[in-house]
Amino acid sequence: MTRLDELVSLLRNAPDEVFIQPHNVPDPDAIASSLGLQYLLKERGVKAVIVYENEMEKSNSLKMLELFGVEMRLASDVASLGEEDWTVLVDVQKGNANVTDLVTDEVAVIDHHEVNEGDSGCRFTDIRSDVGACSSIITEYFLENKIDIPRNIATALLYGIFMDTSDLTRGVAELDINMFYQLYRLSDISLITELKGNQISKADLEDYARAFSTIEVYGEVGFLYLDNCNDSLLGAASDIVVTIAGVDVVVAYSPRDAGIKFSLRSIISTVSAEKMVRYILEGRGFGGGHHSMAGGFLPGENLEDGKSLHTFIRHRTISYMERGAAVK
Ligand SMILES: [Mn+2]
Repeated sequence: MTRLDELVSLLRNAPDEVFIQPHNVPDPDAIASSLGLQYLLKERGVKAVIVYENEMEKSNSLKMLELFGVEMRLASDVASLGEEDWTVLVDVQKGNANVTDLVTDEVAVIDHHEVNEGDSGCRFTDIRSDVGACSSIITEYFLENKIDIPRNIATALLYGIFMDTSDLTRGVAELDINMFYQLYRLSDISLITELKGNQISKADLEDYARAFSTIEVYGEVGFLYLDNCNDSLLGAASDIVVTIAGVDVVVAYSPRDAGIKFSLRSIISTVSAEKMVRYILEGRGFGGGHHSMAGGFLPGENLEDGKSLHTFIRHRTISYMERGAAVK
């Protein structure tokens, strides 16, 4: 019995509708994984609707919907969403900061992020934290079950792997390489080129330009503050800052209505972005991710009045770096 068999036999008992929910503000890996899973379930006779929360922000995500014919609906637009419905979470786990807990029952999860502590209560779990892209896991479902991958889905999954592994240079596992190889033969590379040409909008570029003028570098750490930007831009900006010569670790942060959003990167083995974000936010907020990339959130009510946020973040970061050096 394959993992897909198990998932399908579970979902066949759904009392009402079945939904697939990726993390909020879905990125290419989340979109491709949702699309692939929806097709796999359909092949096995289970109809599933993809729902998500928060508007898509980046132009390449929007372009994917158009190029690959992805039908995703904002949860708020799905009137039939109810307690009797079952949801499969994709590219995210229950309880993460970046996923809205809908009224549906989350019965299954397929993800590649660090395992969330605490019982998710899911009846089907496939979480592989060492894998670089959720798209690789979904591709394996196709191969394991000898289901042909349609060209548009293969191309979307390939793009998901490209994006989440930063062109196979970040957090890559053997599965990512093997699935990449399988998908490459089936994909339409001209569409990947088209997506690469739609990665940012002009408005994004203006935000970047303003943000990049604030970069501060202390030793090997780059700090970036974006006063007005969307979530995906924060991560994309961190990816650019870490390419600066001499910068190996990036701490980027940006205010939101409810607090401060963080995006961290590390390209050195001695510093884990995930451990670092947990250290910075210890006792005040929450964070998680991988060795090379992590995110976090500091709720506004936990900010100390009168104390500079910028000083706090620099202080905690440098203290972590020094502590790490002492441990080494
Ligand atoms: Mn992902």
